[in-house]
Amino acid sequence: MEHYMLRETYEQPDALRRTLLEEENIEKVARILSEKEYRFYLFGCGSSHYICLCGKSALETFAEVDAYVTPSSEFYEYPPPQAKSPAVALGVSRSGETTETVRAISKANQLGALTVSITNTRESSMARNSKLAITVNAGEEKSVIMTKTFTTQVYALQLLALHYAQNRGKEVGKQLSQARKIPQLVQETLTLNEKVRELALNCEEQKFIFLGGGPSYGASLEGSLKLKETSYVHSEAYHPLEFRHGPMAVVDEKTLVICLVPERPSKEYVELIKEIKEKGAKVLAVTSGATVSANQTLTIPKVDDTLSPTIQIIPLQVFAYHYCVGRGLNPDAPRHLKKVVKI
Ligand code: F1P
Repeated sequence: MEHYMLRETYEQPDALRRTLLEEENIEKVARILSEKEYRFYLFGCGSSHYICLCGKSALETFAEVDAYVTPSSEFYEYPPPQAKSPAVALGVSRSGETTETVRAISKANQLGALTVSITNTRESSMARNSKLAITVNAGEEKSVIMTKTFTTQVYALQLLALHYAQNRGKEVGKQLSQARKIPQLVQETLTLNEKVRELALNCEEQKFIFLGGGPSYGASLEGSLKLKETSYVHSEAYHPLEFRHGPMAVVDEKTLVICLVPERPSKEYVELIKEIKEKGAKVLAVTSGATVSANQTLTIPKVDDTLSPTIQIIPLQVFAYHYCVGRGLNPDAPRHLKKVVKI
């Protein structure tokens, strides 16, 4: 395969299997976190911030704990006063070296929080300065644009949330066994490649909107970021019904709206999709089974909603890749972006 981005997109099933090999350590970390009543603060930058949003959803849904997400810079510039009380501060970073996330971990240590790092690098400033560390073992990611470190870090957080929930007496056996099937489901999702490629190469729209709520909000932001980073087009992401509160004004015939739709969407979301289409935009739905009036639908494997971001993000990564290459751009040399952003 020509580009690292595509090669690493295809490596995701194996990378996720390697993350699953880290389950014993993840379980150990979950056991330590279960020793007290903590509230959770999660932070990261860019894609890693969106990973935290997916993790928040897993912690809240599976374990019913309070979990808050901020970009790393917000955490250290405006530290939440509550982070002083029994709190877990969990930083996510592929490299473990991103300045803002390293600073946020230091700030959390000063506040007395129990610090945890999730990275793809065993030796890093973040891991060294955290009390607990999880490495996702995705293998080196050469591409500046994150693909396999997005899915594996989301996956690690989902496994952490499930083990933590189990330690707190929640019944999550069914979800845990579904989670162990994620690598296989991601492999199946990659078979959409040809269909997505065709959509991307024939795409004439110039404005891009991604919609996703709850567990899919982080994935919709990440899908939008992939398109910006690779193809330099304007793109935004919203919670579905928020789209009615102003942003809908941008919709016209030049707009593509990519909707992440849960298996049982609310009737308001279904209605919104219909309206967006009536206003002239093209709608692409990504769903495991919902029936909505989209122009095109990409059917992904069924999985528990909270676990779905690891699956939903696959066609969005592939779309960004082909859209970029179709425009004669090189996804491995994105402009204005470095693999490790240091300030
Ligand atoms: C995250 C990040 C990504 C961005 C690009 C460069 O760094 O800034 O969000 O998309 O891939 O890296 P990290 O803290 O996860 O290493």
